[in-house]
Amino acid sequence: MIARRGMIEEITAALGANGLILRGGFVFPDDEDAPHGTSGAPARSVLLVGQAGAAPWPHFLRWRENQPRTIADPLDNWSRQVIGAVANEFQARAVSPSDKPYLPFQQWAMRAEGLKPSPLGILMHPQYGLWHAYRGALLFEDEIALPEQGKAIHLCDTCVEKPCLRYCPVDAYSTEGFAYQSCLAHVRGAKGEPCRSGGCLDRNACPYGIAYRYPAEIQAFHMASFASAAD
Ligand code: B12
Repeated sequence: MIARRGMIEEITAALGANGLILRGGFVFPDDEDAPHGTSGAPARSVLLVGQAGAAPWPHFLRWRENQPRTIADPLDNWSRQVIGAVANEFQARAVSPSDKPYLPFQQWAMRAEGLKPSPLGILMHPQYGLWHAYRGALLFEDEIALPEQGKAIHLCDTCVEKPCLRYCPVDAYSTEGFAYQSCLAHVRGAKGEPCRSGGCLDRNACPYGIAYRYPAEIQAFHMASFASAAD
């Protein structure tokens, strides 16, 4: 069955009420081991839900005012609630990037929007640069027809200077991959204050998508959550 007429627009509007956007989607090929949908049968298609820039932040803060201060992973919690409500309305199963075992959100995103990773591992978006994220996905047991997405321009291909590989004091991002322990130790340490208060120095050095860059307050929130993670 193909999604009924107008459904994508309705989902877009429901997500938009919380500053969230649809980030494309695709139909799983028959031979792919897709996660299950609402009935337990394998999903036929997936729509990715995310954010461009800081748009969901005011909605999240308003929700948080009425939550206990001690609530764990508040942004994940909020995302699960609002995306879960949209999923219920449209007979989909909501999943989160934080659900374990981890679902391959970045691989899905590459397929859905034709994106490629930046040297930092974060996917590079032609408009949002590095300032976008995934907050969930909707799994459908029907085939959801989406407008075709062409291959996105990969801005890193023509970026010669690569400032994103020059600003980290411990060179956590390199061609060798991400040095998680070095990054964590630095961010937690005495010299990590600039990263803690303003976010990753390498990520902030990227010249693209500046208009979507998260304000320092939001970057500090994410960095605090990163720094409190288990080693
Ligand atoms: C575990 C994890 C981490 C671990 C990585 C540990 C490791 N050594 O691999 C840690 C804690 C280091 C991490 C950090 C960050 N992460 Co992270 N992370 C994840 C998570 C939850 C699971 C990754 C995974 O294993 N997936 C399962 C495999 C099968 O899926 P996959 O698509 O093939 O996985 C790809 C990624 O794992 C990627 N990858 C591998 N290592 C790393 C390291 C980093 C830093 C990134 C960004 C990607 C990345 O390569 C894989 C191949 O495409 C994903 C969400 C998700 N479900 O994917 C977010 C995710 C990849 N992270 C994300 C982000 C933004 C970050 C941070 C940059 C910011 C933050 N959230 O604090 C930080 C970087 C820290 C910093 N100093 O700034 C985003 C990326 C969004 C984008 N635009 O591309 C994701 C998709 C979460 C989201 N909600 O959007 N992350």
